[in-house]
Amino acid sequence: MALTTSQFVREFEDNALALFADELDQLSPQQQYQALAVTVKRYYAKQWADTKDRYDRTQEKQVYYFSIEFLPGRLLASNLLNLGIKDTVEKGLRKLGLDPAVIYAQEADPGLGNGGLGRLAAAFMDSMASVGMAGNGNGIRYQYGLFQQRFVDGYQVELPDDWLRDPDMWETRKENRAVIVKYGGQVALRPRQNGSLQAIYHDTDDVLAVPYDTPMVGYQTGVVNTMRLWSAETVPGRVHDLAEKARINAITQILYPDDSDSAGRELRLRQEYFFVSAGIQSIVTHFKRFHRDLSVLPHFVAIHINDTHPAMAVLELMRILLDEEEMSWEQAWQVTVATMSYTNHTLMAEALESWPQAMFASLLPRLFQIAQEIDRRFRLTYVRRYGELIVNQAAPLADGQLRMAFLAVIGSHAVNGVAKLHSELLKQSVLKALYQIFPERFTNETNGITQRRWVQIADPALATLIDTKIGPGWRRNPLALTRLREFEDDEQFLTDLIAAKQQNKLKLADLIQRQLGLTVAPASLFDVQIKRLHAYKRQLLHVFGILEAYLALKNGEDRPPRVHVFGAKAAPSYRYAKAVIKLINAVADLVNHDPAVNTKLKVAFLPNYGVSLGEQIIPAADISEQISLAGTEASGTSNMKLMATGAITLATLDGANIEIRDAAGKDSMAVFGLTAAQVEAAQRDHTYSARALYDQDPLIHRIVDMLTDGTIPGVATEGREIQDELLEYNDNYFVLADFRSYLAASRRLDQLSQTPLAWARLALANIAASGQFAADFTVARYGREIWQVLPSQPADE
Ligand code: KOT
Repeated sequence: MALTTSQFVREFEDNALALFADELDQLSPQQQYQALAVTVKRYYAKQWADTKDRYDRTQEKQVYYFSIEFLPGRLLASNLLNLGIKDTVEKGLRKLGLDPAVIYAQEADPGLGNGGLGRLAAAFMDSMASVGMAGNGNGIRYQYGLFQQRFVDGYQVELPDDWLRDPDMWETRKENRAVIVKYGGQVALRPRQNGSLQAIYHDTDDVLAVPYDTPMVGYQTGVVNTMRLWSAETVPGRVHDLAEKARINAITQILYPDDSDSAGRELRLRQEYFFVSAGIQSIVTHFKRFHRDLSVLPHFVAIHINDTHPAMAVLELMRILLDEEEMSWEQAWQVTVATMSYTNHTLMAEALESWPQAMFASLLPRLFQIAQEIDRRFRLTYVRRYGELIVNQAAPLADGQLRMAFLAVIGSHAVNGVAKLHSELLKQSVLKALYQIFPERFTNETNGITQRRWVQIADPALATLIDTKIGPGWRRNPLALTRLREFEDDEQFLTDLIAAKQQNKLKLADLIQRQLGLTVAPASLFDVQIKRLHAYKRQLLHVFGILEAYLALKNGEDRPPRVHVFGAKAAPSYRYAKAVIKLINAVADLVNHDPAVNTKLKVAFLPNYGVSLGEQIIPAADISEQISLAGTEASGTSNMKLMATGAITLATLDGANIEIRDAAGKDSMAVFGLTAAQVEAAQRDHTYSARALYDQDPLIHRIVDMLTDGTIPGVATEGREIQDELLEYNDNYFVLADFRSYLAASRRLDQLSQTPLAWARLALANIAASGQFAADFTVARYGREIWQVLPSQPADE
């Protein structure tokens, strides 16, 4: 859009005056932020209304992305960038004596997700708008997001995330689109004239679902899509007692703080049904404004189930088609399967959602009847061809449980994993029986990230430098980054890359100083691991690497200086993960205060990792630790963000690391560890003994002993627990098995760092190869292969 600086300044000043009856310089930064957001809202409001109007007129196929988590990050800078007015606005702000960074920091970062799954959902929203696809988000407006993390005495302490204390400036409440969601009660089935059954509900608990819509502004496309988040309220005019009110409010009060785990509690089930039912009802209501015949729904609507949390969308759509639209079972089923698709995000057994049938039946009696009928027909249809055994393994109802992943596969026309390896492993493990029955449904869609946020916004130094070599075309089409390869021998460019990285490291060093009171030298290698704390991600392996360096330095060996940067939250109930947090902080205390090592080795564990902190850490990273046990990390996405800003990956052959290596070239990644096949064989044949390694390898022995021998002060209990996991429970995630090869790979990076230009050349290879991991391409593939929706702005070269 064409906006001049002076026009912006005038409109900003007008809005500030209208909102607060004061001049800008009298306002707090928070008020200035609010006035700025109102100004920006006016710039996209018309485009938003026009986009919705166009969708209604053209009846272009709509994608509805159902996700129990969305982690969009702060939206101000992103909206400015995507509207094409970021430079103009920043210039205007400076003219007014205001610092854009200070104003951006006023915005609360909506922590409506735990990690990768929620962040991916938000990236997809940004990308769908940016490639011109009609993508709609459907989720929950949690009043409290993921807890804020502090460290007290090295332990994680969780504080409530009251992100709505200051108003969210982007959402608009759509009271006129509210719907009623019904729980519990009894269902009676009465035959209709036409032979179908009418469901009559008695004594239900009714909750009002009110939508809040947030604009998803496309990158200079004029498209503004909608992310719709639902909030639970009492139904107006009904009398509720206090307990009932509290039960209703609880539905959207708080995000479950678990990642790659299933929180199988009744409140979680209520949350899931809440946003699924509200979403499906609003889709059908909207659809019926334009069409009479629901059987054509799949031509106009695709509904995507992001992991199993919204899998009951299959049941809810069936309920509406059967009970309200009076369709036959056969037709309703055909419409449902053609509409739904499902992504699996993890192989972790503990994350596979299943509900006790009794709990499900009492909270959602009609949905349970439908699940029973799906199960009955499934068994009937396939038992002859596949036999009792396979059908039992694949059916949704078994052992008193309703298995949501199986329901999702049976009720969808397409199923995908999130990286090539993960999609293959799915077919061989958890979904094996269903793969035998429905092989044609299974595909892969490797995850992606948005370079707009992680490079353009978070790393302007790099972005500008890239422009000087290949022009700004990569900003619209990230595949154009491959052209950077031409400059791998351009020493001036490599030197400039090093300088840009150095600038970012200075900023992060400053943040570490302010947050932790810790001084780190920007000339050190910044070695970064940022992700949820989970045993399978093996932060412990990283800690063991630090302890090895500590021993070597104590021993008088010389090492290139390194700063180990961690960001990680642990689920509040995850004992082991919390023990590792305490251990990292204790090791940080030990090394940071030891003058014999602390010029060469530092550990900085920054609390409260999230999107905003990621924006500050990622551009400053030299090394990206992606060290999960092969076969456990579905994809990973921090691996992609870190490569895009020129970090070199230290990795196992797991998740998307494999595809990253294939793209960037074998030598551009430091690979180590067992392969997924080797891990599988060792587990199957019981050939791994952690105890034997401990007995045979003196270094491993020494480091494992350090956990309990008092070398690391303050971890008596945690050190013992971790040691037991390694030696008594045989090291479920093969930390000791991979330790030696991890060290060797890490030392290769030390070596490489001695030749800065060689390092910069590999960093460049990573940046140049990162374009293929743009979420823009991921959603375009989903569109082509799964949703049958084409982008209107193809980004291919
Ligand atoms: C959480 C609860 C239940 C089931 C799955 C999850 C889950 C999986 N949460 N996050 N993930 C991650 O999703 C990312 C996006 O696909 C992946 O990159 C990452 O490997 C998963 O761990």
